[in-house]
Amino acid sequence: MFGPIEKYLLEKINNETSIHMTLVDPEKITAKQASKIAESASQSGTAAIMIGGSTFVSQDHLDDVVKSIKQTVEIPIILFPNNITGISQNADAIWFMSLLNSVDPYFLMGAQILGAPLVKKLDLEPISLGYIIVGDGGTAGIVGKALPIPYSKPELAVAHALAGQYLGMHFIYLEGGSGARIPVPPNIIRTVKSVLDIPLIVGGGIRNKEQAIAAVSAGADIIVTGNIIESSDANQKMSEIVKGIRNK
Ligand code: 1GP
Repeated sequence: MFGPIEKYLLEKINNETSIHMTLVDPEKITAKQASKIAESASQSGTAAIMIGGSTFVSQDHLDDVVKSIKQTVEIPIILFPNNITGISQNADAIWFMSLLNSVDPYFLMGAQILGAPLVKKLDLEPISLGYIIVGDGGTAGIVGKALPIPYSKPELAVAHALAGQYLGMHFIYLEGGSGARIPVPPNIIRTVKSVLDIPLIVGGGIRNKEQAIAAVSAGADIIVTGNIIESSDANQKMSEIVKGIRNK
C-alpha cells in the first residue's frame, strides 16, 4: 500500500540513486519567510519540503506555514511531527513515525494512536517511518526521551533499524540531531544500510557538499538538511549539495 507521495519518493530514489529534502522548522520563522525558503529550496532541486521542529508552535502558525509553502511550491510537503501537535491540514503527507529508541511508550506508540484518526480525517498520506536518534541526540533526543545510540556502537543502530524494518516500516531515519557538530559518520550509515532492504534517510549537521556526498556514498538514500537554509549563502549551498549528490 503505497500512496502517491511515497511512490514519488521511491521513483526519485530509483532514478537518481539519492535525493535531498529540506526541513523547515516552523518555530523559527514566519509563514512568509517559510514560503521564500521553500521556493529557493525548490529551485535548488530539493525533492520535498519537510515541516517540523522539536518543540511546540501554535496550531494556527503551523497551519499558516504549511499553507503558505503549499501556495508557493509544487514539490510535496511532508509533515515531520514531534508530537500530535505537528499534524496540519494542507500538507500532502506525514511521516507516520515511531521513535524506536525512546524509553517513553508515548513516543513509541502513544502519540501515533492519538494522531491516527486526525491523519485519516485530514486525508494526509501516512508514510511509515522508524526514527532512530544517534550521536549526542540533540533537542530531539531530549524531547523524545531517547537513549541515543553512540557512534561507537554501530551494531545497536543496526539492531534498531532491522527491528523497524521487520515491524513493517517503509523507511528508516538516522537522526544525528539538528545542528549536530558532526553529521552521522559514514561508517554508521554504511553498516546500517548494508542490512536494510528499505530506504535509509540521514539528517542532522549536514552543512556542505562534502558531508552530503559522504553520507550518500555511504548509502543514504535521502539526506535531509535544515539549518543551512538560514545561512547567508543558503541558495548556493543547497544547489551545491543537490548537484553534488547527483553527480557523485
Ligand atoms: C533533520 O535534523 C535534521 O533530521 C536537520 O538537521 O538542521 O542540522 O540540518 P540540520
